[in-house]
Amino acid sequence: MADEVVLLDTWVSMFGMRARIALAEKGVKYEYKEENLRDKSSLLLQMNPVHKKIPVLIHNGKPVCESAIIVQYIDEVWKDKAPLLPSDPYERAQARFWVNFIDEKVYETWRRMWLSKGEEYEAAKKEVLDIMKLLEGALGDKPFYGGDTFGFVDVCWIPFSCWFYTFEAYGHFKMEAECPTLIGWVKRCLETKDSVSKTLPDEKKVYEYIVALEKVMTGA
Ligand code: GS8
Repeated sequence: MADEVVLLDTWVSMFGMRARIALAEKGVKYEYKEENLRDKSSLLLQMNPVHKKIPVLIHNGKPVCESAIIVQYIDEVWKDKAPLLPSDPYERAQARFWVNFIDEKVYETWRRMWLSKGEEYEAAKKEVLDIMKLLEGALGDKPFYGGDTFGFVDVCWIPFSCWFYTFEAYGHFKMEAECPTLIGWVKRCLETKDSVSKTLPDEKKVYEYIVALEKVMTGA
């Protein structure tokens, strides 16, 4: 029997994009269901009763939650094509370390910069740039975080790049000037990986969405 694969997602979510890129890398056919996070479907509430968040991958009726876990699950189930996690246990641990770092730091720090003013804003902005530089250092002179091939860290980190324009707009800095090697990696991913170029939305659309969301949040 063919696999039944459904993804509950929202177009602008960098976490959802991770699952979409991993599924595209593996060539898995699936049904995409766009969620309205202000009016969540009963399917989402039923499939992710703990966090009630997207993305959720539903594989033959069974839910898998949390994007980094979803990507690892996809890699294990569809293991014959495009391996994402390194086979070496130490390298696998390192890859998981960086994805964990991204999960703990990037969105939360950017959100603080987005929503703060004055000294708090300046501190958060400095932290955003420090994080970007740390992640640029982790890439080093490799073409991809996975080495010569696109891997787990690449899948989990590249979705944030369509938010870089928004980071720049709110942080009043230019990523290309601050982190040229990181931007080189973004271009390489977009140029060589259909899974990435076909998944990432236009960065200006992401920015417009955030500006509109801010108006809703602040009542402006
Ligand atoms: C984060 C998912 C998440 O924040 C993961 O899957 O990696 N750690 C999780 N999902 C958000 C949308 S993207 O910002 C979400 O579903 N929010 C709905 C809510 O908070 O009610």
